[in-house]
Amino acid sequence: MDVNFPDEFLWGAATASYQIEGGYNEEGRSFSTWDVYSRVPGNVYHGDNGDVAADHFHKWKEDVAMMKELGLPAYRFSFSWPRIIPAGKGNVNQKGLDFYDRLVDELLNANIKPFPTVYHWDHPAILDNTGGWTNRDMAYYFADYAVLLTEHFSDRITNWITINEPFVVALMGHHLGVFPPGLKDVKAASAAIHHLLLGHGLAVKGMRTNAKQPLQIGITLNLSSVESATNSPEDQHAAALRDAYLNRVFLDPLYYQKYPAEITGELGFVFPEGFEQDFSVIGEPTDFLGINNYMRDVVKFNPADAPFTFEIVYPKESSYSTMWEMYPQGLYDLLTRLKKDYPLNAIYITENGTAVTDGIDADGRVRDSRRIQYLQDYMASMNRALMEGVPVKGYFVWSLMDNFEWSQGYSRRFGLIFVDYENEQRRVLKDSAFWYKNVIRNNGFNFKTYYTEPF
Ligand code: IFM
Repeated sequence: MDVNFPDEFLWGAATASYQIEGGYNEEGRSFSTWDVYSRVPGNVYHGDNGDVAADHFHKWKEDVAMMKELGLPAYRFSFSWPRIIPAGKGNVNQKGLDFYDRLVDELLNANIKPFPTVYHWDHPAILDNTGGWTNRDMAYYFADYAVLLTEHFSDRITNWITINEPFVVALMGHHLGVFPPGLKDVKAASAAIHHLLLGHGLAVKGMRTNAKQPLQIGITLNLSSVESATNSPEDQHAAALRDAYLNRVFLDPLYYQKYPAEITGELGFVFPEGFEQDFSVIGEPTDFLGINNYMRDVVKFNPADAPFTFEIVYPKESSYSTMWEMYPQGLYDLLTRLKKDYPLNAIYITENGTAVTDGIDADGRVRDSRRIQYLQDYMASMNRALMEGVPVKGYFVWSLMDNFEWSQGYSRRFGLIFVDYENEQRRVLKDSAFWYKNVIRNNGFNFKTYYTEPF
């Protein structure tokens, strides 16, 4: 093999509850913030929502069988808070726990390591009535929910992710206003950042205390390497601001117990009074950092939205992604930078992948060679960083199956498994799934060009 991985390297695929489960009103599940948000006309492409999604709530057994067929060593999924604690706090819905008991046991029987996320954005909508993440109490409700999960599942699950991409909830939801709760308010965003981090820290401590065995706990951040569009001092400064806004706003409090100077200074974030006193909780030691990476950010100065004077210059289109560009070097740059700047002993790539326009051909095959190319090139880039000493312990493809891509609805397909939404969510393994099966089996691959035609 041209590209080889260490024996203990963990391969997996990832999903999230709201994106795949469906069963939105079954067995005691309450409405999540995404059920509410997606019902507001204009918020989601085509008026789509997660009511049925990939119908994993009913097809979970078939899904585990497909994972087994792929030889998947690990599966990252998320628990649905509104399924387990419908009111957000207090009473536990036994039927919610039962669903995940069945799933986890089926995974273990198939020799697949469950690697769950506690919270992937779908908190019970009722919590928004009291301010959601802008309310400090939310951090405590979240920690109670996380501890409930480890009390119940830690006999069978060792690896845990507390929160997926706090950036999306805090900044996209409260500052850019493009995700729930749809606010454009820097003070609300500041509070949300802080309470998500506080909730994470409280959860890590509580989860360990009540666990039935030693746990491996981390948080997953969406991080990108940030580059200045030119060498001009203005663009370089804009890139530094973007790096603070996207990456360091979470990394610095987690690893150095402080917010970046740009955040509290030039960018004008105002954290809740007495915020410094929470840093000892926020900095509670973890066992790994989860990274979701898809692209880099190329940034130039633009005074239009001062003080947020950074503009992201994405390439206009890419053959390899209907969402973002393909730039595998960015993953190498990110990983080597993280090793240099933060005290990290273990990193998992908890998401990486691409949305391309897949379709089932007349012979029943899904020829998603652009996805194979993308995955191969990013894996090779990750391997380069690994060989240079970055402690990458595992990699999860986003996503195991096509699913509800948030504000893009079902128009974007990220899966290794095609989901036929027109035909009762029938599943078809794409070419990329068979390719990945070989990567897992060989613990590496021979580097090839899979996709050559023009877009
Ligand atoms: O689908 C999302 C996922 O929920 C979080 N990370 C990015 C993915 C692709 O946009």
